[in-house]
Amino acid sequence: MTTIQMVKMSEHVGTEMLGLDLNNLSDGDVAAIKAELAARGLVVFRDQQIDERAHISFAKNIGPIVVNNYFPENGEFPEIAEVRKAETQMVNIGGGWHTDHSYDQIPAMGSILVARELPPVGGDTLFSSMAAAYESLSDGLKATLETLRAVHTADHIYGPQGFLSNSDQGADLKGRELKTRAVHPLVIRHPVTGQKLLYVNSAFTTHIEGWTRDESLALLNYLYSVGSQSAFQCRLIWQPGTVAMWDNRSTWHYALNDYHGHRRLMHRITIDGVPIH
Ligand SMILES: O=C(O)CCC(=O)C(=O)O
Ligand SMILES: [Fe+2]
Repeated sequence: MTTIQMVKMSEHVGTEMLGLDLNNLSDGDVAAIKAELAARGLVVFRDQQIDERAHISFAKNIGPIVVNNYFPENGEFPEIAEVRKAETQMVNIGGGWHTDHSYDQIPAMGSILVARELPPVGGDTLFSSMAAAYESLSDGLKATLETLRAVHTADHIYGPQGFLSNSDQGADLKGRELKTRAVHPLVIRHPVTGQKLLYVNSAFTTHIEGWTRDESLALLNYLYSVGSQSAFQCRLIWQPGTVAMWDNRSTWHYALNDYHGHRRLMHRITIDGVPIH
């Protein structure tokens, strides 16, 4: 097994795992990567020379691949979705705090993102720990949250009236006709670590089951303000050769949109999840 140097990216989330070659992993390396991902929510690899085929085979080592219904596909490799912003576009994908696929009955475990084209500066991605956010709450609020479930959908984003489909990203997106709806507990347990996690997000959670939208927003906006505190975050500064993998159950992420006039292209493979509760 390779000697891996582990560098924490912040107190609560993210580890850079240095010394690995993703083209050449032992079973022990794969086990170490999975364990660190479960523990820290985000693992980052630097200086990788990973082509599309290697990206796909690394992903298959982690779990079954699931193709995002909305993002444009890479022409040659349908397993790979493209997260892209052209010099001429103003809106980016993922430009607000969210977790991917919470609108699915069984949300994706996570994604593996490979930096293909980066702006000269900017385009960082922020991550936030939903374990730390949950832990910071009072026992009283924790107990209340445990009794609640929330409704998640992507229709207001990708549907015909949706924010992204009507933005300058719209022409690239697919899946406009799809309908999504899932109900998940506000607090879930991580399927591997058993840790309790806050599971709502400002992109896809519409309301708390049985509550009006206004009532829901009073509580949800408070939870979003907690989840987006800088104390629970880390910041990923991408470089050529950077690969990142995150866990959608235990983290939120936010792709910063501060590089207008420059291209950014990421290749994304999403890994299937397991039922959450
Ligand atoms: O471009 C990024 O850094 C992340 C975009 C995003 O939200 C995603 O791929 O799920
Ligand atoms: Fe995302």
